[in-house]
Amino acid sequence: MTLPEARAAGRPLVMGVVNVTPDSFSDGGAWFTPEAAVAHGHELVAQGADLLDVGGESTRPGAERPSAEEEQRRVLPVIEELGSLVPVSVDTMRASVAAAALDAGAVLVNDVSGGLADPDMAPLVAARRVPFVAMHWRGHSHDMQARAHYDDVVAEVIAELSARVEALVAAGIRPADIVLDPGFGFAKLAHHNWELLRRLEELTAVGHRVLIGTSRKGFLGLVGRTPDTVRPPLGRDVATAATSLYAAQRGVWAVRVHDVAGTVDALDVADALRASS
Ligand code: PMM
Repeated sequence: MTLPEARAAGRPLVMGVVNVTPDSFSDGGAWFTPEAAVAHGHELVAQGADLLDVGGESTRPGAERPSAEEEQRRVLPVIEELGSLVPVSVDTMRASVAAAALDAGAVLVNDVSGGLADPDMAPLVAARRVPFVAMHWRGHSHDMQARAHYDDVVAEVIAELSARVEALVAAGIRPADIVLDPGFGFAKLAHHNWELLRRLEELTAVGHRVLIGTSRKGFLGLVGRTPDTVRPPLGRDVATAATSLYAAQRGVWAVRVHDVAGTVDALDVADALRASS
């Protein structure tokens, strides 16, 4: 199974999220057994997902980390099953989990730490010659929000990601295999997320493929609401589809979403508009 090509300019790939975790902020526990996770993956493919992102560690603010053994136990059976149906990425910060996931059929490594959490990650990805999503990250979830200090969030995220690119290439990863992600919600306050989204073209201009993960994130919960009437995560899918469409129009390569059907609908609207011209 290989990664699909983008269907058209302005039409990003849709990466459906399969969290095999008991505690993710967005859908914690809903797909925690391998059977439920696999069934959910099938459902997302039927809704139009181009690839699936399987993860076994929750990165919500304050989360505790599972052991590497536990993380593998969660994701491997799911990747084995889904990997023959659709291209699968593994969402992990651990090289050992990534290696086992690639052996089980994953074709892409999605590391929210961009290789910073585990020094063995970059050499592993270089040796396997697979695409690698490097997300902007300033530290593990338990205290990441204390690091949300920026003078110019876009310039600093780009500078920190560029430093990652340099280190990853020095480790032997091919530049064309590196996908950049600004890391919405990771060491970011709501206004940082909005500014990153508004100025997304500054990141795509760096020249790497870009993936974004705004899905159900906290800043979307505040849209049209006050802090005491924040939308719960499951009520943020329409807002997520809107951000997907906005990002699509700015040339991102892929959007990582929980509600695949809604984002596919939004992207289909853009396609229909394009086709009418
Ligand atoms: N967000 C989460 C998990 N993995 N991966 C990438 N590349 N980008 C993201 O923004 C991202 C991610 C957290 O969301 P979840 O717990 O609902 O999956």
